[in-house]
Amino acid sequence: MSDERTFIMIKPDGVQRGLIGEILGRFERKGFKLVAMKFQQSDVAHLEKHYDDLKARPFFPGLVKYMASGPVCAMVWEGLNAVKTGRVMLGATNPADSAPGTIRGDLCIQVGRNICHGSDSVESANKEIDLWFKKEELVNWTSTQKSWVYE
Ligand code: IDP
Ligand code: MG
Repeated sequence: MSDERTFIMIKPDGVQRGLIGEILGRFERKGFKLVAMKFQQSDVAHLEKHYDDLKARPFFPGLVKYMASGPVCAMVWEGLNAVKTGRVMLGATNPADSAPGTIRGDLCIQVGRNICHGSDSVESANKEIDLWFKKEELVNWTSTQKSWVYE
């Protein structure tokens, strides 16, 4: 049950603004376990696959261009309810609606530059993890914190 995984990504604006440490630090301090991480600039084709469910939306071309404009930090985090809790930690899609205390609520202003991505369901998490990582990049390790994070 504590092995649910979610795909979290710091978008190019988050990277350019020097927020990698701030964002990944929140997941680390929360108690989630880092399973994989990579820093890369993706091409348009890869990002079109990542956002395939949004291809009919008017903002899609701009979204893909923004996502391809610089490097991103892609991560897999593991833990109890990692998908749902990860979304809560991110805040609402539009930072204007994100509560203070959330990543988007604290650190950004506009929906088109909302600095981070998080999977919205276990099914999409699995798809996204598959798209961004090879099986052998998912590290199998035991966090010494585990027995203190869970009862
Ligand atoms: P999510 O990132 O919270 O899951 P989605 O609806 O899946 O939100 O949209 C994916 C991304 O597309 C958003 O994070 C944001 O970067 C961008 N986006 C969503 N709606 C708009 C919009 O109305 N204008 C510009 N960009 C948008
Ligand atoms: Mg989404």
